[in-house]
Amino acid sequence: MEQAKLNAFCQQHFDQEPVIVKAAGRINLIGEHTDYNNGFVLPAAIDKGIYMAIVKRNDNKIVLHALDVNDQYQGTLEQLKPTAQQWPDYLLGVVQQLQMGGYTLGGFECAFCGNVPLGAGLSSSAALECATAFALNELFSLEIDRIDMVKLAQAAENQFVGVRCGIMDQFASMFGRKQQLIKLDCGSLDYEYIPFNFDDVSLVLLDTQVKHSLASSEYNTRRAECEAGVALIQQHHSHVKSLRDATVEMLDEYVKKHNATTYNRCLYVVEEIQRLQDACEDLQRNDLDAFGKKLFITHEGLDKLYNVSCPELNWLAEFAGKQSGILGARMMGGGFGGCTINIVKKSAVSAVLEKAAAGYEQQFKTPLKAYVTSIEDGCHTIVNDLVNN
Ligand code: GAF
Repeated sequence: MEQAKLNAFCQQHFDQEPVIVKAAGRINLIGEHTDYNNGFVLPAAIDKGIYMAIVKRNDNKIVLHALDVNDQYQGTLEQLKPTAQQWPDYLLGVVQQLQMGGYTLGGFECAFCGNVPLGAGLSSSAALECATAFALNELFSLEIDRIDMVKLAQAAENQFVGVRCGIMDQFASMFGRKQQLIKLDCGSLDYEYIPFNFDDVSLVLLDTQVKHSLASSEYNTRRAECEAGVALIQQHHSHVKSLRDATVEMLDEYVKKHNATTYNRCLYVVEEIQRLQDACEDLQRNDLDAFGKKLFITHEGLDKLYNVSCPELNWLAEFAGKQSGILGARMMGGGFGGCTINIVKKSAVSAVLEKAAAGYEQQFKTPLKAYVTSIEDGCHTIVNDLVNN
């Protein structure tokens, strides 16, 4: 549907063949709030994404069309400032980073639409940044490699949009591969693909459709709390540069007596980094039961120690824990709303969807959305698909 919508717009508005790209949203199986602590994450790109078409202009103008909200932005390459509309910032931030990196761009016009639900914790913003970087790279033959596009997409979000996010979302959108999880070391940026192609399970996202207003301020507070814990340990162990280098013993010795909240935050992160390693071993043994149980433990930590859950997410995680056919479930992403990720036996999917929707609506008087998702390729051009459409 998105491709057809974009195609129709291009035929009506562009007098030249556009470059067309798709950038995926992401899920994360385990390793939450570990990326900005130089830990590991285990994300994947999904079927939902942003579709973007882009053409060159003969002047220095930037013209952007957000088809889903029927809105437009016009500016120039020289005047890049955050906007009142906000959505253009994800694109303009990338343009700014490219220019700061010394890349020469000309004026351009682009249109985009997508099916990544907004605010659902599936990283629609990272997908939009990555689509922009990827599309401009193709259009102007900039020859930037993927890792540099990831870094500048993240920098755009940090510096232009003003969210201090880690690198996971942009990395997954750019490096995703069909039926593969990405085990990413966020310290060194080394990564490996781990197959996730179990025939008898589905990945089900249950979307609370809530986004509590605390989300971005609390995100930045969590980062600061982790940094405070590291500073306390560093007074005794100068080699500890991030929670990645810390142990539970260090936290017990230097952080616990100082501040209970800081201790809880750091304890969650240190345990989660280890949990991810153990979970990857479960996958190597094809032991999805053991893997799934760790997702429940992660949820518990995110709720009780890291305090980034909310009643809606807790209800869904608790529901999942009691439901036969769900091997593992937890809140996913930054928190305070968005989705839970559930590993569900294929035979149980329709019963789970039905019961979750009924129970959730009864409890919160608001509908639950559900997506059965699949693991797909990250950023790629889709010109040929459109020609055939
Ligand atoms: C958000 C951020 F953008 C990521 O970098 C990551 O920190 C995640 O929250 C929590 O794991 O999606």
